[in-house]
Amino acid sequence: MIPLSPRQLPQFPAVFEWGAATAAYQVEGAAEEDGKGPSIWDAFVRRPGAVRDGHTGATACDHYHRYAEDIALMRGLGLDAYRFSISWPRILPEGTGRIEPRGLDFYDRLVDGLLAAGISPVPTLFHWDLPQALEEGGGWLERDTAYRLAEYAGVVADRLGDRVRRWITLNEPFVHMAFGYAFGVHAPGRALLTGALPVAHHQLLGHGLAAAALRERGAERILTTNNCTPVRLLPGAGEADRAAAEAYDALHNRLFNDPLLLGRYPDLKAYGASEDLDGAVRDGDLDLISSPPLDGLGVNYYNPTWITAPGPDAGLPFDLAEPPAEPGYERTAFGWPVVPEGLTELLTGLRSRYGDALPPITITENGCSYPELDDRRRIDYLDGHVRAVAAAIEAGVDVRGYYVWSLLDNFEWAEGYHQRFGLVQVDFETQTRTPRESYAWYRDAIATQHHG
Ligand code: IFM
Repeated sequence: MIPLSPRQLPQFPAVFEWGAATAAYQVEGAAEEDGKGPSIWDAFVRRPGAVRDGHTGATACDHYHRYAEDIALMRGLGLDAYRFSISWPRILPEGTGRIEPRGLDFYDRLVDGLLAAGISPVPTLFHWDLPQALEEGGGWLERDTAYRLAEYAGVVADRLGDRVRRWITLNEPFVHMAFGYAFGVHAPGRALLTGALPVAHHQLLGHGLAAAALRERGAERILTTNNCTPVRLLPGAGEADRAAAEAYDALHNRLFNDPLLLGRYPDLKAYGASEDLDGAVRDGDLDLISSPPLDGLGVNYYNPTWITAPGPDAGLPFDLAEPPAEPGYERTAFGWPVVPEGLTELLTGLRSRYGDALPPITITENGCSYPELDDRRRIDYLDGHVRAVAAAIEAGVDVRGYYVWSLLDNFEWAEGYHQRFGLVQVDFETQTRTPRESYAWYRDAIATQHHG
């Protein structure tokens, strides 16, 4: 299907922000430069078989050196805001204590470059690249890591807080816990299944402590970004499937949103977890996590998840299912089903679940993997999802922005460079950047929104 021109997109409120997102390990490269310490991803990519074809983020998009060219690409799009992440081990090579000024200098240059281009910097503190030294002390299984996140937050806010007003503390803590600690397919590569649950609480506690450190330094808006998915059943689902879907929803959607927005954990008995997550939750923690309330919730959406009752050897109270054959869904190159209306369902569902406890939402990631330059399929995807956001706003959900994942093709974790999410294609041999058709589409869409 050829999409409608951006001119025919619904008009969004004037304050609505148009952005694009990346993350440090996925784009920066310069893995051992200017005193940067190793992260868990620098270590994980060396494990045989951990990443497809042994790809690593050692060079990635070389954004560390080419950030000025990348800011020019953002300016060409007319972006209001750029969401990037800060590499913790660039700032604190051992995760705590000694500060590396050259790391801070890089983000200083990036922030100044963005502001000079009229683009708001929106940094995320933790997008999965924990300093390896902290992993050696237990990583997010240890409560102390939460305090280290707050220490690091204070260091970057001392340096950037005069120009950065808005911060995101964590990126997709559910995915980090599940892929990194429960299933071992991401760094740090631990396969603890439900033994990973303390990682949820320690990340949330880290959010609360880091948010306090940022506020002390004058931060105006603090968000956390959660990956959320509408949970769906297959046709003919029965009672056991519904119980499985509820258990999955508790894990994927509520484990992080409920403590942040309601100050309590959802019922996790299906996972054999006690109310205090096996001793991880201490008095006062949930207050720290939930108050003062978030100024905004970042939501990353890619697709719904279909769930069935677990098979006999599942080890968890659900099984993931393939989407139903009917009505049939387009698939991205990653194989993910394309379901734009799932985003409207998700946003209106969050509003129904949390009511007035739901702060304004920003879609901090949405996008798809397609390799071609003439990427009409990505245009279709983006067009459909932007309309889905408009439908949610129309239905009364307060959504303040939409960020495409991603500005550039980049290191897609365990998939290496095989998945191409960029509005801009990157040739990883030459580092040549070539804007795709979707880049022009997004540029025109933004221009239409800004200038009517
Ligand atoms: O590339 C990732 C990103 O780091 C976190 N959200 C999902 C993206 C696509 O898989």
